[in-house]
Parts: sequence; C-alpha cells; structure tokens
Amino acid sequence: MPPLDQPLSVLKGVPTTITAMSELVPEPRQKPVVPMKPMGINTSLLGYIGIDTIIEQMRKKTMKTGFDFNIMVVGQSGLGKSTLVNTLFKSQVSRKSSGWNREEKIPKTVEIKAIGHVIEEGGVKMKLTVIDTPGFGDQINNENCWEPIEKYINEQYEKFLKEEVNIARKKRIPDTRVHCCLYFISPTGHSLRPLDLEFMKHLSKVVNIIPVIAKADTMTLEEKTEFKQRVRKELEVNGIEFYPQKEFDEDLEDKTENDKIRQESMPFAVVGSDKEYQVNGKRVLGRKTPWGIIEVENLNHCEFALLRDFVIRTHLQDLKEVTHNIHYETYRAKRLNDNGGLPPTPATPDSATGLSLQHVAPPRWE
Ligand SMILES: Nc1nc2c(ncn2[C@@H]2O[C@H](COP(=O)(O)OP(=O)(O)OP(=O)(O)O)[C@@H](O)[C@H]2O)c(=O)[nH]1
Ligand SMILES: [Mg+2]
Repeated sequence: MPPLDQPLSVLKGVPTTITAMSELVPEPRQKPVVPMKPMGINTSLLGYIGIDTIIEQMRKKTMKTGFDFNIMVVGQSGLGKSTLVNTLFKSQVSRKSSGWNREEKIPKTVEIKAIGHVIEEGGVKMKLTVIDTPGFGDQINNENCWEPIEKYINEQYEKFLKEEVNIARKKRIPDTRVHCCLYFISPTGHSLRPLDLEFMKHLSKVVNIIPVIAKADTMTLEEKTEFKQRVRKELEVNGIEFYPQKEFDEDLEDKTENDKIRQESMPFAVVGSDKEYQVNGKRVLGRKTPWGIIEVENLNHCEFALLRDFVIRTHLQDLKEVTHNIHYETYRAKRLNDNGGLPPTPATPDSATGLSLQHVAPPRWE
C-alpha cells in the first residue's frame, strides 16, 4: 500500500509537478451523450431521461447478435412432416431450396435431423432450425415411442444447462432448445388416436406443442371445421395443454388474443408442398390435383400461412420465453435437485437421458 500522502501522479509513475490550487478546480464534466429525443415526444417535458430509447438499443443489439429459433415436427409416419419442413423454407420464410431437388421424392425420415437456415430480414438475422423426426405408429409395438423425441428435447436442455454452469461460460450460449413442436394429426375426421393423446400428454410437459391437422386438402370445409372442434374438445377432456397455454397468459389483452387462437384457429389445418406452379402469372407453392392447384400460401385454401404467421410473426418471442422460463426452468430445477443442489458436471455424456450429446448431428446450415 503506497503512503496516502503521495500525489496520485507518483502512484501512477508520472513525474510530480506542483500544482496551484486554482488549477485543482475540476474542469466541468462533459455531459453524457443523451440520445436525441424521438420526434413526437412532448418537448415541453423537462428532464427527459431517454428510457424509451431502450427499444432502439435492444433492436440494435438483436441486429448485431441475431437469434436462434428451433421448430420440431412430430407425428405418425407419412403425414407430411418432411414436406412441411420444405414448405416452410421454400415459402416466404426464406424462399430458398432446402436441399432436396424439386424432382426428387422426399424420402421416409429414419433419424432425427436438424436443418438450419440463416434468414435475414430488415437487418435482423434469425438462425431458423427445423428438426425433422421419423414418423411413428407403424411398428407392431408403439409403446413409449415418444421416448426418442423426449430424449432429444431433454438433451438440448442438458446442453444449455452445462454451458450455463460452466465457470468460464460463453457470453452467448448457443440455443438448440426446441421452442415449438408441431404435432401432426391425421385427417381422419374421427377421434384422436390413443397414441396421439399419449404422445401429446408426454410432450406437452416438456415442450410447447402446437397441434396441426395434416393434409387438410383431403377434407371438405365442413369436415375440417367439425374435426377441428372435435380435436379441441378431446384435447380439453384429456387435459392436454397445448401452446399458448392458458396459465401463461400475462394479462387480459393476452388472454383475449390467445382465447381466440385456442378456440378458433387451433389446430391449424395445413397443406404442405415443395413444388411450384404458375397461377395467374405468379409462381406459387402448391399441390396439383385433377380439379386445380391447391395453393399452400393461399388463406382460402389452407391455414399454412396462418400457422407461419402465428409462430413467426406474432408468437416467436413468447415461444422462446415460455421455453426458457417454464420448460427449461422445470428441467433445470429437477436436474439440480436430483444432483443434491450441485450443478451437473460440464462436458460429460448426458446422465439425465443416458445418451451421448453427439448422437444427433448438428444442424446442416444452408
Ligand atoms: N394430400 C397431401 N399429401 C401430402 C401433403 N404433404 C405431404 N403429402 C404427401 O404425403 C407423403 C408423405 O410425405 P412426407 O413429407 O414424407 O411425410 P412424413 O410425415 O415426413 O413421413 P415419415 O418421414 O415417414 O414420417 C408424400 O407423398 C407427400 O407428397 C399434404 O399436405 N396433402
Ligand atoms: Mg419425414
């Protein structure tokens, strides 16, 4: 500890000069740069602090760092999950080819596979990953067939948790957690299958489930309306909470908006296609049938565009928040509890799921 009576400049190794008292009067401090007041704010208000500029600051930060968003498709075999993944990427989300050649038939999915695209709009970058999963329901014994899916979801929580408890943790932990899971329902027009109920019951505890009716082009308008009602009723009777969950509505405005979605839109009846056709001089994604072209992005034909808007335009941030604050938090609390309050050791195979974190390939970026 240097003697307290030494001038500060000595402490810093700078030669001492004797200073006249008058020079010791501190110079007036420069005012911190306050961002310009946005137009439209009442200028007669004195003492503008600039709290409202936080929105602009957040926007700039997000533009720099970008964000991750991960969607998973799940359901029985042959319901059009892989086709819808392609539709998402080929539609207005990115307008890119997702790797499969137009002429090639989409193969049956045999393993969990993540496909990623970096999408940029208005200067903001989104890393959109869609996780395609093999269909189930065609084995003789379908017992516990949700387990591989549940394991995958938990593995991503585990990965995030291990990064979070690292002493030297990353400034920004890559987020591979599944923010939303589209559950494909067969357009039978009858009741939900016991397997669907069982599957959704399990998954809804660990992830945001959005039920969708697959291949909606196979139903008439009346059948579709009736089936949607029936599915909603059955989900309610069986206590299956789908997204947006009632208990997480934050205020009356949220509740009113979400009630409408829960009671009218859900489950979205979708049609998928990765083929383009010329309709009225415009190229559209559609399915060619003997009676015309079903346009995937036309709201008069199906609800694909509604689903896309719901997930990306209106509820993306909320899906991420519910994943982080509810599903991940539940996983985290359980893991830490099981471990006697200690964090899991970083970078070891996943002891919660018994799986190695490497067993699913990282997303293919295009
Ligand atoms: N009518 C109709 N057929 C569709 C639709 N979407 C996909 N298909 C067809 O259904 C078949 C199966 O499509 P996939 O996308 O491979 O289905 P999947 O759910 O990924 O199948 P698995 O990988 O076995 O689980 C293909 O012949 C598609 O062309 C749709 O919206 N309507
Ligand atoms: Mg598939």
